[in-house]
Order: sequence, then structure tokens, then C-alpha cells
Amino acid sequence: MAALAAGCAASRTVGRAAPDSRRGDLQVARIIASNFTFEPGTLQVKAGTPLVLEVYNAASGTHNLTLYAPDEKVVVARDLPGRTTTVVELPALAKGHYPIHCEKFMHGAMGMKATLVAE
Ligand SMILES: [Cu+2]
Repeated sequence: MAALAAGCAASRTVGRAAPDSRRGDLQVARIIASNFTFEPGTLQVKAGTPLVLEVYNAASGTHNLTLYAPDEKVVVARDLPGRTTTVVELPALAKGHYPIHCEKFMHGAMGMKATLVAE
């Protein structure tokens, strides 16, 4: 798990989940994957509310989104086909910092990581 702590050029942009317009008990957020970043680099969400991530992979090749809990257990791991939106449904999360990594070989080391902050 040392790779989780390795410093590199992850995106510094900040995004925020929004309430779902159809369902007040859900929040939605959009993430864009590309070679080799996630945008936003920090995604702020509400703790205690289920979350739908719409993850668009703008690259032609497959990427991956793996979300780790603060204790480094995997919450969800999903491959992201190229030029496709993958919908990832997450349960209500407890407060904390959740690292996001692309687990394709070396992509995380090249900066393809982000942080979900539940607060
Ligand atoms: Cu990748």
C-alpha cells in the first residue's frame, strides 16, 4: 500500500457532489478520467448520503477507479472502458478521506489519483 502515499502530480482541482435533482436522499458527482489524471483531484461529498459517481473516461484506453476507505480497505473497484461513462453507486460514507487510484500498471504512480473527502 506504499503507493497510496507516494507523492506525485495529482490534479489540484476541487469538485463537490450535488444533490440528485430527482432524489433528495442521493448525491451525484462527475469525475473525468484521462491519461493520467482524475478531475477533480479532490471531490467533496456529504458523509451519510449515498453517492452516485458518473465517471467519464475521456481516453481511448481502459482506466480503473478504485476507492479505498480511510483504513485502506477497497470500497469499490471498477474498470472504466475508454470514451464511456461508468456509473458507480456508493453507499453512504462515514466522514474521512478516501483515496482514489487507477490500478492499471503504473497509472497511480504517474499521478492518476484523487481524494474523495466525506464531511
Ligand atoms: Cu489509468
